[in-house]
Amino acid sequence: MKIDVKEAAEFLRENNDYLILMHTSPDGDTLGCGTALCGALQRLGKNAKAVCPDEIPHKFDYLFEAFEKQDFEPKTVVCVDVADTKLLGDMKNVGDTAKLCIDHHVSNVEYAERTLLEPESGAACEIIYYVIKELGVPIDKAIANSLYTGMATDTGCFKFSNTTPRTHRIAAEMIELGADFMHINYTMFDMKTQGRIKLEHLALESIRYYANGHIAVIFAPYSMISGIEGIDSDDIGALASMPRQIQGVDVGICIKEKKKDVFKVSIRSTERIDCSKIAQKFGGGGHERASGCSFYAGTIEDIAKKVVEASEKACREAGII
Ligand SMILES: [Mn+2]
Repeated sequence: MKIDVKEAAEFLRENNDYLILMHTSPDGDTLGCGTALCGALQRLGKNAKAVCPDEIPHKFDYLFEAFEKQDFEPKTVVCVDVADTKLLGDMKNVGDTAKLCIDHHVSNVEYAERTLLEPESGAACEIIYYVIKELGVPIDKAIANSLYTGMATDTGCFKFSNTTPRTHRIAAEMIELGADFMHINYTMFDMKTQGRIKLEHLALESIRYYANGHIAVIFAPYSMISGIEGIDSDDIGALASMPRQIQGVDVGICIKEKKKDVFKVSIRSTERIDCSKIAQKFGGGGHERASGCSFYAGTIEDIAKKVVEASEKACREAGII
């Protein structure tokens, strides 16, 4: 059942003992949503905890100041920024019992009893902002940090096409409420570990071009990732945006093998290509400009060949080649 912000707030006011689930390979948006909503519910006098099935990179530590650790038996599962319970890893079964999902992915499969879906929101944190407003909880500095982080990260620091005047207005309000925007943007966009620099160096060396330079692929096989000390999932995730940064590239593909024989493919595109359609061919999904899919067998070369072929087809259909 699809619901609106008012109905979501009503549901949250009527229930208690919340387990808020955030997706695997956590990003600033899912973590921002989870921590902000958890904090807001606690300020309403509810029990709430926010949990991610994966380890959370340390650079996100500050988000967890938005709520307190509580000990209770969770009753009500809420998923935030989670389009499909497949994205919950080991906690998929828990996600399948979700009473509420708050999300902005067009690809949301509506697995929860109630879904608050706003695909026009640049970040799910924008929707959480309206829910918190509707709940009447004052937004303090910690919640402002969480919401700002989600909006900044999902819009690539307010640069992607999903950025709207509304994103800026809400972000501006978060700055008024004390969000540490300089610290957040430095940590999320500029700061790199030595391991990250090494990884980027090796990944860039692997780059290959197709379709007259309209498609670029970078490879991060297990042998590369496992050979670099001190990198985390976030460093690896950041590779996804690199091929699309190259002038003339309409489809940027990054193939990562974090665990042996588990291949994650990230696809980024210009406005000329809907890359969620490319990912869907391989059982994945996402947004028009940013999507992904996974493979659990085959070689990195075979996978590249398949995804490149699908991307070439998309480029041909778009009249690019
Ligand atoms: Mn998101």
